Amino acid sequence: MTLAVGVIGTGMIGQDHIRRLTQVLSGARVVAVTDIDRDRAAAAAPEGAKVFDTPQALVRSDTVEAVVICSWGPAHEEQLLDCIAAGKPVFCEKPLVTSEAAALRVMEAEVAFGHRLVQVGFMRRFDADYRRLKAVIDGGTLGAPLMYHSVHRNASVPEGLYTSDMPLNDTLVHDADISRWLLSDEITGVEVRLPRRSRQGGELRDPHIVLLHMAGGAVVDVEISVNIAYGYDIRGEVSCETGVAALPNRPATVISDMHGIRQAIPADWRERFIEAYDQEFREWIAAAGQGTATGPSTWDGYAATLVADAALRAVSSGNLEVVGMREKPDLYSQQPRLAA
Ligand code: NAD
Ligand code: ISE
Repeated sequence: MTLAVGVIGTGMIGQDHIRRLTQVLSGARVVAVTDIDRDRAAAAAPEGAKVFDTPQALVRSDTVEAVVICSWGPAHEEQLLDCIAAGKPVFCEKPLVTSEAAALRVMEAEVAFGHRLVQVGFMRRFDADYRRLKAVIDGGTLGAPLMYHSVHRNASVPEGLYTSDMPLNDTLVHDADISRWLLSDEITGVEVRLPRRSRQGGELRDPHIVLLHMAGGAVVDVEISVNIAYGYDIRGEVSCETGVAALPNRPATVISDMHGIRQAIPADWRERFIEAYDQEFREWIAAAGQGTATGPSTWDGYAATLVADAALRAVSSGNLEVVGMREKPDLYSQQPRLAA
């Protein structure tokens, strides 16, 4: 039995996920697509897939067993609520939503439904390098983690579509999530500093330095640069009591020739995280096929949204802004039981 998937949003990552669901992975087939740009949806539809006029019609269709949401962040809430109302497992690209109130509405709906349906697209948790880094920290041989330095650089972002709130509510959410996951801790406060503006991004506010204060006392600094031109560069270094564990930009082929020694740099997230996206979808297909979800949850999406909200407040106030999380519903402390 293959899982019949409907895809909402057929832009850059929607098309990439359709490719992996139809050409790379087994266990799923894309039977439906939709996009506010109907022509784009039609062009992206694999053979035999139906093009729906609205996300709601796609979610409600009997032909669709599970949904992948790849529309813009502000559209996610309504589409997630439709999926939960229909009782259908849903993979939602990050950010879960773009406000605390929206995150709470989604969480309340899922808790009322009674078991997990939502997996959020925090693909770094599925990346082999990040998994090795976490294993070293969890192993405890370096002592307690004290600081984490996170570097998040994009070569460029789509002009006009990517606005000045997005370094914090679209890009930083990855670093917020990976910090919580790597350090097994919650973020309690956020500060933001604005360095000299890069001329690469025109009027866009870029870059940012963000400080995340963890409940256990560790501090995370994050560089967000979204127009750095030379490529996609993701790094992390955890300073512990007796050692340091580092994740360099993805090691690639090293070329030695008459010009010297050089290494290719990934062009963008598609190239850097290609195996991580494949693995996150392998795990999603397995859980969605059993009517549920594993991996990053609505709770994790909520946590990252609170950090983004606090970071946006910190830009205006210049102060340390507090992140106040609700009590965690039991649903998000249990691991869904999946058949092998
Ligand atoms: P994009 O602009 O290329 O594509 C988004 C598509 O969604 C567009 O075709 C747009 O017409 C459609 N859309 C928007 N609102 C819609 C709605 N209400 N109903 C139906 N269709 C709608 O953007 P993208 O880069 O593909 O990003 C899409 C989502 O994926 C964003 O949330 C983004 O943050 C996330 N993303 C995640 C990663 C990752 O590394 N995990 C990478 C890129 C993008
Ligand atoms: C994009 O939406 C992603 O999620 C990428 O992983 C991230 O690096 C980029 O900044 C976002 O715009």
